[in-house]
Amino acid sequence: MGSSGTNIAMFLGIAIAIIMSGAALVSFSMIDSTASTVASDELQENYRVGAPGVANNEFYIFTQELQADEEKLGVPVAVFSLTNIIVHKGDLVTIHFINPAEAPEDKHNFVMQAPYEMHHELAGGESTVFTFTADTVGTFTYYCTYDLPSMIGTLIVLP
Ligand SMILES: [Cu+2]
Repeated sequence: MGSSGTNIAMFLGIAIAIIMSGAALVSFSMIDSTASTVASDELQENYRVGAPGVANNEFYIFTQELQADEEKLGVPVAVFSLTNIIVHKGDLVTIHFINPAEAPEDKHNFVMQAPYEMHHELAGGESTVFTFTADTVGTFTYYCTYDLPSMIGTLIVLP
């Protein structure tokens, strides 16, 4: 009785282990498929709407000084808060460009070379709104002339 009882217990143990691992696999695959459905829904939503709370192709860009020792690092520690703008050809792009610095001498600018040639200058505390039409497909750099090479971003215009 002793050995057959052990055998039954072993058999039960193995059977339970197999059932549990099967259940785990099933639940993993369910989670996985649910997650990918949510992700693709969100992707579609993001594709339609640039971001919640703003109009299509409308962006807010702050100038920002990082908490770091510029002299020790040897590069400017200022950055744009938004470093990627992704739009489609023909879109009218609106940019709210904001320099929240308190001192007027903390200047920044938003500059692009041709074909999107522009130069928007802000003293500390100033802000501006400008628009342009994304009429050329490609990848273009925007930058601040005071804080190169660190203060840059990328405008991506999709077909
Ligand atoms: Cu700057």
